[in-house]
Amino acid sequence: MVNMRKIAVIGCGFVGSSCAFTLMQSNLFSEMVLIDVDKDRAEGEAMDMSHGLPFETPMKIYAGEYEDIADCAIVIITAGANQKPDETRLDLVAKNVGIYKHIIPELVRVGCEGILLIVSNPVDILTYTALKLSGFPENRVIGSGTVLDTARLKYLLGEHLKIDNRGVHAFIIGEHGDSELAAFSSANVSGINLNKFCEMRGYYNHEESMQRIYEDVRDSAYKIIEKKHATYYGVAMAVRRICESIVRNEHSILPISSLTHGEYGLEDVCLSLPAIVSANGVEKIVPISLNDDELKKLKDSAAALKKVLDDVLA
Ligand code: 6V0
Repeated sequence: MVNMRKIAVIGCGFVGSSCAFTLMQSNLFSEMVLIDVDKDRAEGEAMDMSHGLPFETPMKIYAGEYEDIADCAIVIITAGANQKPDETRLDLVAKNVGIYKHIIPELVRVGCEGILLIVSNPVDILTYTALKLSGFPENRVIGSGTVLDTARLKYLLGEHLKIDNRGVHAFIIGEHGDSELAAFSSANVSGINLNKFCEMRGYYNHEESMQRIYEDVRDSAYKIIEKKHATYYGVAMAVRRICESIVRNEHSILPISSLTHGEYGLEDVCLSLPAIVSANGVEKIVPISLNDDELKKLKDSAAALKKVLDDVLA
């Protein structure tokens, strides 16, 4: 039986501990298990966070074993190497697939029935790897995908247009990485076509400014890593948003990474497309309209991921 108020975080480095810290303040969970190969690290994080609990709703936070997570509603996996300056996300494949080959069989061994939320990079490759290694139903294996990149896009568009970014409806789709694309043709601000809204705000060089904003989103991680050697707050908030939709059964539409089944002609690859996320995990991919250029870029992104998958599975 899954306990909807219980969550686990595997990997307690920058990303895992930031996720745990935002989740402890989310009021979504009453129990959180932290796991890391470095047990001291997990114990230290659990102690540090627990000391903040008098300021929060009561819950239990502790460093645990795999046996402790069998009944978790959600298991977040952030374990793995992160990008170093000048490394791409895809450069991490071999190291992190190796780590997943250790972690996923443990989840199977203890009879984990929860939803796996994959965060380690390259997230699309590792979502596919986790799906295949676990044998779990597809709806229960989700990658955080481009939820973070989409937040970056909304933030930058909000700044550009000098409006509250929550009114911006636009998605980054495809790989969470260099081949991702912005689906600008369907983007809008409170129902008003993005280009029209730009004109309302006095901007006319759409192609140039949207290309610049897209590149800023795509290259954000590189810029942050160059300055502070890792990125973690933005992704932690993205993870919290996905958890909210699962625990509250919100049926929110989020650009998570999941297995494709013929959408836009894509098969047997995990990448991000807007999808309905509920207590059952990923329910359905939502086919937003794409123009020819976007469709080509999405197919190129899928092809880039497939090439890596072929090597991983070889
Ligand atoms: P980090 O700070 O080095 O933490 C990684 C943690 O994983 C360490 O504490 C390790 O001890 C632990 N670990 C390693 N192997 C295992 C194992 N077998 N079992 C349990 N724990 C293990 O890295 P950081 O936290 O910065 O990044 C973690 C991952 O998140 C990397 O792959 C990043 O690239 C990725 N990110 C993903 C993002 C996304 O949007 N999906 C965003 C930012 C980073």
